Amino acid sequence: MKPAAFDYHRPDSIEEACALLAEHGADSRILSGGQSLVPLMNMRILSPAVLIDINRCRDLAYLREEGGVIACGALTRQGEAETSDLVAARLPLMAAAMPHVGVRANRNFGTVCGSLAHADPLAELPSVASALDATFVIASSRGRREVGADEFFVSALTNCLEPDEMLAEVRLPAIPEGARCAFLEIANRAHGFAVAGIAACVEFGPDGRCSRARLSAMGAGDTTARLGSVEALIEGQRLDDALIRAAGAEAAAAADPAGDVHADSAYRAEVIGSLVRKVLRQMQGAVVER
Ligand SMILES: Cc1cc2nc3c(=O)[nH]c(=O)nc-3n(C[C@@H](O)[C@H](O)[C@H](O)COP(=O)(O)OP(=O)(O)OC[C@H]3O[C@@H](n4cnc5c(N)ncnc54)[C@H](O)[C@@H]3O)c2cc1C
Repeated sequence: MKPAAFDYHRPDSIEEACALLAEHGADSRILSGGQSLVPLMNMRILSPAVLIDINRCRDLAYLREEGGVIACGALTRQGEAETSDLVAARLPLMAAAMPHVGVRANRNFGTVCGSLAHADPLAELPSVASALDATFVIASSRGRREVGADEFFVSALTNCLEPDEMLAEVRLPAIPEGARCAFLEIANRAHGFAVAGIAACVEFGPDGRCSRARLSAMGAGDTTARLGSVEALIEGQRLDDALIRAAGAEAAAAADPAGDVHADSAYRAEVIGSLVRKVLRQMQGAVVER
């Protein structure tokens, strides 16, 4: 299938891209990796009148550490993050999630920020950003603003960007030394979109108790969401079997998943509970009893 006709712009800088967004507003779309936008246009689910292709904005392609935070520019490919030593060392949760994002061919083009902007509740990278308390840097001709994941992800395939705004950068705090991370998902097909998934990062105190828990679920609602009641349940506690069972039950009870052809709502909730138990069990061995 072919997309409807559109005007095409290829700016060389973020300033030019923002000027084009200011001019064309809701009639326009940013094109980054094209791995979601182009299929949607080919199926005519989306028919933007204007495409603003940011692939020539080379100064938006970076991954760098700034004061304990990893800054990822809008043109950083998922494949670059996947093979980055910085991501492996400082963001092991992202490194664990990345191989689940489609196949390598998608990741060679797809961008980290494009996946976040797309805001699919069953996508891996939004759940990683949410679990790591990412900051989203939003640019427009009016200036810059920053929001957290709870504000950025509004609902399925909807973010908080105004028509003249784009996501310029995502800032991910490096995972503290000694924290344990796990990413697990269940999909009906290898490399297919997930039925549900969990991204988790848990820190432990010297007494072996959980000092900080951050868990985010894919597929638990109409957007990626932190499992606040599960986090509250395990913080300050030792990760024993009874607590892990209770955390799984709480995750399943708190989830409000959509049902679709891949899984009904009750099954998705059960999968979320099971995945929470599994990620926490993976972390159990890390707890040093003193
Ligand atoms: C076969 C296949 C399998 C896939 N499997 C998975 C999977 O398992 N998990 C998964 O998460 N994804 C999957 N994807 C989608 C993933 O590959 C995309 O990379 C991602 O969803 C979008 O990133 P992109 O850079 O390609 O964005 P694009 O497709 O270019 O854009 C997606 C949307 O975000 C907007 N956008 C992009 N960048 C910005 C920006 N900087 N600022 C504002 N808006 C922006 C666009 O306007 C568009 O609305 C799959 C895709 C394919 C084709």
